[in-house]
Amino acid sequence: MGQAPVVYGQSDRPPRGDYTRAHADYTCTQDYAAYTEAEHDTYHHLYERQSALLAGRASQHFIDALPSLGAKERIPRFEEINDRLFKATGWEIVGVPGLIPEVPFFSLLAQRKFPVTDWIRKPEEFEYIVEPDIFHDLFGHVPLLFNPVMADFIQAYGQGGLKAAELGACEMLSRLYWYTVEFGLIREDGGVRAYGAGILSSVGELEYSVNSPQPHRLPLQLERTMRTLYKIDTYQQTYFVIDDMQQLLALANTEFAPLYEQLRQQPTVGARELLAGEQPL
Ligand code: HBI
Ligand code: FE
Repeated sequence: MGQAPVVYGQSDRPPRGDYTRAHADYTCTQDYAAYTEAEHDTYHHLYERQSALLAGRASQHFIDALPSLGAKERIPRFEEINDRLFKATGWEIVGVPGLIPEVPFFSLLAQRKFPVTDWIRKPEEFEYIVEPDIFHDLFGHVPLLFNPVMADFIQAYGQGGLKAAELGACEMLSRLYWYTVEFGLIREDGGVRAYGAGILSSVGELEYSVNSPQPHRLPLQLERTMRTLYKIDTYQQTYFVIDDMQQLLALANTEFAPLYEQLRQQPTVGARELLAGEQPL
């Protein structure tokens, strides 16, 4: 059983997780007994605070799916969620020590396995944490894995990612993931609502992303999104808005190889830049 090397992600600090626990595919077993009462409490408080903010800001798809996570009072057991998730969409969640390299990440998604970080933030990180923790991964991502359209999109992204890795195009494809799965907005009820996990698990960005006059909100267009740089340590400056979930699946069916070639000829777009003629919503 090979050991997984440590991953630094896009940060210059060593990551929190213990990578010596991980198998060669970076997965590790959730050590449920190791969670302290204080950690269960952190989960409960994060869940309560975040769920109070959802109405009018989160997509109804997310709100409808959230109860599938189970009891909010304690950190859930992965096996218990998997009993329901596998029946709903054929997905399962697997534990990981934190961020993992792109190829093993894509490979898990392509197998309908979603990596969930198994540790929770410290109380002093209640407001903001740099790395994804179990709250971001479970609360932000897992509810929409119960949605059949999102479930298929994320698998297609994993399959596309494996091809992108061969073509040296991970960066372009990762921008699509960032601006959809992590920071996506969707039109609903005559306004915009959040479906991206980075927004849904953030106390400040949920309100900011849907209601602040500061960021640009543009209709999602594939080429534009894949050219757009992003910030990992501030609220987003630009959000891309989809009309409905089906639009994501249509994107996933794109022939990406020629698109990457075409995009390499074009300049990237700054995180807050607008191109000529663009009209934010
Ligand atoms: N690893 N655990 C984990 N979670 C992620 O969201 C993640 C990752 N590794 C790479 C990654 N995301 C992104 O770079 C992908 O878009 C490729
Ligand atoms: Fe995430």
